[in-house]
This record gives sequence, structure tokens and C-alpha cells, in this order.
Amino acid sequence: MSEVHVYPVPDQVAESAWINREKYESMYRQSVENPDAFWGEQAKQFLTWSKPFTKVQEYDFHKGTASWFEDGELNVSVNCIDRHLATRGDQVAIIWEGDDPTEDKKVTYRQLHTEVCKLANVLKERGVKKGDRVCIYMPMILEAAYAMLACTRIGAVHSIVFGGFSPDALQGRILDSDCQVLITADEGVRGGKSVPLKVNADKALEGCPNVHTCLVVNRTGGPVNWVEGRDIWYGEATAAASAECEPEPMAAEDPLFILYTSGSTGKPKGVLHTTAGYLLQSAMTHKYTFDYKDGDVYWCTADVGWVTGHSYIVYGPLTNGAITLMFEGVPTYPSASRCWEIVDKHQVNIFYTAPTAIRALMGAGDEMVTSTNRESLRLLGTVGEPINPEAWEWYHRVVGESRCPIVDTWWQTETGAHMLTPLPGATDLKPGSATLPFFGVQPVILDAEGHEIEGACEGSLAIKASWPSQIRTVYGDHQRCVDTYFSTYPGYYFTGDGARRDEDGYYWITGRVDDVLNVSGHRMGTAEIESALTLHTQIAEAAVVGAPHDIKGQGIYCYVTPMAGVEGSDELKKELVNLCVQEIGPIAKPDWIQWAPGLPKTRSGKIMRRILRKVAANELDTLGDTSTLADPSVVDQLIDNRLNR
Ligand code: 6R9
Repeated sequence: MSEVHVYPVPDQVAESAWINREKYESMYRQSVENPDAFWGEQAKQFLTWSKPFTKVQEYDFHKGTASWFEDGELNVSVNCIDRHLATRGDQVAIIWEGDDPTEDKKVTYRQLHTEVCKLANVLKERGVKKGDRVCIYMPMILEAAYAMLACTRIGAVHSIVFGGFSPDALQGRILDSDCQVLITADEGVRGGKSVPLKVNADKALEGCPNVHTCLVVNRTGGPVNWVEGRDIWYGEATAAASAECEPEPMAAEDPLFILYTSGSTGKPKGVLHTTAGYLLQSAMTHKYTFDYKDGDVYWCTADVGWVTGHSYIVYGPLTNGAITLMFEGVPTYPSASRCWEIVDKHQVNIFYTAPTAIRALMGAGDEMVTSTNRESLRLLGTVGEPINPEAWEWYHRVVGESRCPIVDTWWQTETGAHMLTPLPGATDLKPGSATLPFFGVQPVILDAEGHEIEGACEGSLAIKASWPSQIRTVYGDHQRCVDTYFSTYPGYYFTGDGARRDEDGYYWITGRVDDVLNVSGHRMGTAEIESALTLHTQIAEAAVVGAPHDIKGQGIYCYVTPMAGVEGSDELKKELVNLCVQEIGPIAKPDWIQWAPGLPKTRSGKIMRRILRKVAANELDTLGDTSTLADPSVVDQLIDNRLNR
């Protein structure tokens, strides 16, 4: 490994941040030694309760059950909106930036209250009651946030399906959770292109006889098919509705939302989160991880179709009375400067995105960044996959001008909120490490037999005790929840990720455990090799998989994307091999390097390694479903260019 560069907490950040090192250490200690006292206090500080709780937590990891603040009552929309009205009714709650750079809107907390109550009343008129499931299939427009909050107002459980999913995927999710109402738009707009949401919804609904209502937002005015009695224009219905709607009191453990996520096997699982614990941890992490201060403009680039959009565009920020920015478009439209132009336009202070976006923007060249001002930026964040130190350094030096700490936040749909993350005023940073656990989180590294390993080591990442925003069940199939997360290592929550812990107790995610390579008996994280490859200045991105190898068992097969304008050559391949040997050792020497102009990514930007493994192994007849890829044509290109092994 190359020398790890440590970035100490800048003095002025340590002085001004909510949490400094001493505070982190003492609060962390209390959170694990006396979780009831710690979380009881936080829950009173962060949330407004209509009925106080008397009991903090109870869980059983053998049964996969957990309950937090069980006998308390509260309403999420009251926490996100009503309670702010007296002090910040006229403050902006959401800044919306359109795909088209000339379009934007600002919504105050008072306006948000009106919009949410109106929509809640429309849902009630259509018979939606507490506990009913409502599917949301929307572009990144304000109405998506209104829809989420309107559900919470009346106690309905939302299930958001990312707007890029196909009609089949949408149908499967509607049926699995028996949603009877769908909220969508005529079309979405991304990168100057329209997305046929209503067309897809119509196809999906052909197989969903229980859906009696489809609310349609008029986003583009494009032509739509209309089913009388079922389809209703969102604008017309809300215009006629009352702007007052009493919030439904919810028990702390009443379901809040379902979000589908794919695992290594089977159909997507409906991860269920409940009301109080989820809201508490998303709000608390939003405040402390991003060191959010009143009046800061905060921007998370995720889509509300993913958990990051749930926790860090809507629920966390609004619970804290923050100003949250919602972006309809993509980081590269109209140009690769778009993010930084938005930062300048709205004076964004905190910017949170995914490594895949960072690498793409890095590949477009520094001038696309340096031509903008970015003076307002104070803090940067990443989420979704391990970030290679090369991209981290670039983000830090070029985007943040070496001024902004980077919070590399590790968590999952199932964890609901940040689990491992630096706190900017407390944690020295190491590029590529998600650093230390958040309050109350007790990570452990397990060996193959499921024993905890101490000190510096590498193994499977598991969590030893419940945390408030923990997954409560897989909707309709609790056994699947137990089998997936609580059976591999009895008594622990198993994350599916591998991790290394260094001598300072810092965690380094090595990638999904199913992505771990075993080359001649040596275990290696695909992320480590990818980091080495992307150290090369002419390389934009790399994905590594294991491929069958006669002698070593598994060999290292690398798909490498050169920077724009760079030709893949044998000379460059040699340099990459040397880089891996130099960075990790001779065991990490790539066996095959294939130039890949594009990598197969899901619409949330995750590389689909299953496909890369199949192509590398030449198992083309069992490629599986490629329809959920952002660009399925990438696969044909990979197949055409595959190497003769
Ligand atoms: C929030 C989110 C979860 C999986 C997780 C891990 C990977 C997320 C990461 C990270 C390394 C980070 N992951 N954050 N790996 N460093 N900072 O992405 O949820 O879509 O459920 O994915 O993503 O492999 O297990 P989700």
C-alpha cells in the first residue's frame, strides 16, 4: 500500500463544529455504555412528541427484531414542517433546481405546509387511510417531496420506485406491497431528455387491478393516455383541496416507508423502516455528519428513489429545519460544470454526492471545476461505494480547494442512516476510509467462523447492537429479513460488506463480501485494485472482478476506462500492471486488462459486477437481467471487446 496521507481536522473547523474530538469520544462512550440514557435524551432533543415515550429500546438479533421508543407517539410531517412554522415559516425549506439551468423555485416552510396538507386531503378523499401503501414513481420535482410528506401526514406508508425503473420493475414493487394508489408525472426531464413516466405507469398498472387511483403531475405537458375514474390531475385535485389537515398521531414503531433494494439473490426486498427511530437517526446524522448550522444551504445530489434521497434530501434536513436543495437533472448537463454552477448560483455550503459522479467529473478535466467560484463550499461528502484515494484527493484539492473536509459516509438502505463516518470537527481524515462509527453504532470485524477479531484486521463487517434507524423487517417476509441479515453470523447484523480496521481503529470498506477475490489463496478487495488502477492519471474508472484461472483459482480481470481522449495501448497496460504491483504487491498483478469505454451501472451508479464477472468468465448465455442498467448497450460493447483468455 502506498503511504496513507492523513488530513487533520482544520483548527477553525474543530472550534466551530458541533462536535469536536473530546465531545465525540465522550458522547460515543455514553452511547454504547448507556444507550437508553443517550438515545432517550437525543430523542427528546431532536424530535417533537405528541405523547412521550417511557421506554427506549428492545431488540433481539436472533429474531431480527428491534423496537425504539415504542410507547411514544409523533407525526413525521409535524416534525418536518409544523413545528418550524413559528420560528421559520418564511424561511426557504426546499430550493428546487430544474434540469434546465434557467428554471428554479424556492418553497418556504409555510408553503410546504400548505402543499402537503392539500395533497394529504386529496389522498384522504380517495380513501387512503393509516397503514395503506402508496407508490411514488416521480422525477426529482417538488411534488415528490410533497407526496412523501403527505403520506406521513395521514399515516400512509410510501414506497418510492426510482423513476428510471422499467414498467415491469414498477409493477413488481406495486404488487409486492399491494399499493392501491400511485403518484406519478406525465414525464420526467433529465439531461435534456424526457422520461416517459406515465407511459411506463400505464404499462405497469395493466397488471395491478388493486390500484384505484393514479395522481399525475403535469411536468412537461406531453401527451398522456387517460383512464377515466382512475387517473386524476394532481394540480386540479390539490387546487380544490383544503389547506388544513390534522396530522395522524403515529406510534413510534408504525411503518413509515418501504424501499426496495436488490441483494445477491432473489427478487428485490422491501426494506421497511418505522417512524421515530428512523427520523431520529437521519436528523441527528444530518446535523452532526454535515455539521449543519442554521441557514446553511445543503445539497445532496441523490434521487429520492434511493435511500440517500429519503434520509438526506427530505427527512433528515427538514426535521432539522434546514434549507435543502433538490436537483432535477444530471451532473454533466448542459456541461460537466453544472454542479459547481449550481453551487455558485445558490451559494451551497455543503455538497454530498457519490464517488461515481466524482470520477466522471474528474475525467472531464480540472478546468470544468476551476472556471467556477465555489467559495461558499465548506464541507464535501460521499456515499454509495468505496471512494478510491485518487478521486478523494481530487475532490479535496480541486473541488474543495483543500479547504473543505470530506465526509465519506458508509451506510445502507437497511441501516437507514449513516453508520461509519467522520465528523468534520472531530475526525482526522484518511482518503478512502469511512473512518469511525457514529454514536451508538458498534461495528465488529468477524472472521470466517464468525468470531470477533480485535485490533488491526480484515474480515466481514457486522454490527453488534441495534441502532434506532435499523431495518425492522422485509415487507411481507420477516423470515427473509432474518435469513439475509441475521443468520450468517447469529447474534449480529451482517452488512454483506468486507472491511479492514487499521491500527487507529479506522474502518476501510473493501467492497461487498461477494466481490472479494481469492487469488492463489490471497484475499483481496476489488476496491483496492481499482484504487491502484485509478491512481494512473490517464485512467477515469476501473472495475475489477475475479475470473476462473487454471492455476491461481481466480485471476484478476480488470475493466478499465481511460480518460477522455486517451487511447488504450499495450504500453498503458504495462504501466497499470506495474502500478498494482507497486501499490499492493505482486499478488495483485492484473491477469487481464480490457479497455471499457463504459461500465455497466445501475441507475443509482453502482457497477453491476455480476455482469462483468459473466463477461470475464465468457458465460454469455447466463448474463441474467440487464434491463435495470442505466445503459444496457454497454454490455454489447463489453462482450465485443472481451479478451481471449
Ligand atoms: C447509502 C447506500 C449500500 C452498499 C453498502 C456498501 C456500499 C455505501 C459506502 C459504501 C464504501 C461508503 N457503500 N456507502 N462502500 N464506502 N462510504 O448507498 O445504500 O444503496 O443500500 O448500498 O453500498 O457496499 O453495503 P445502498
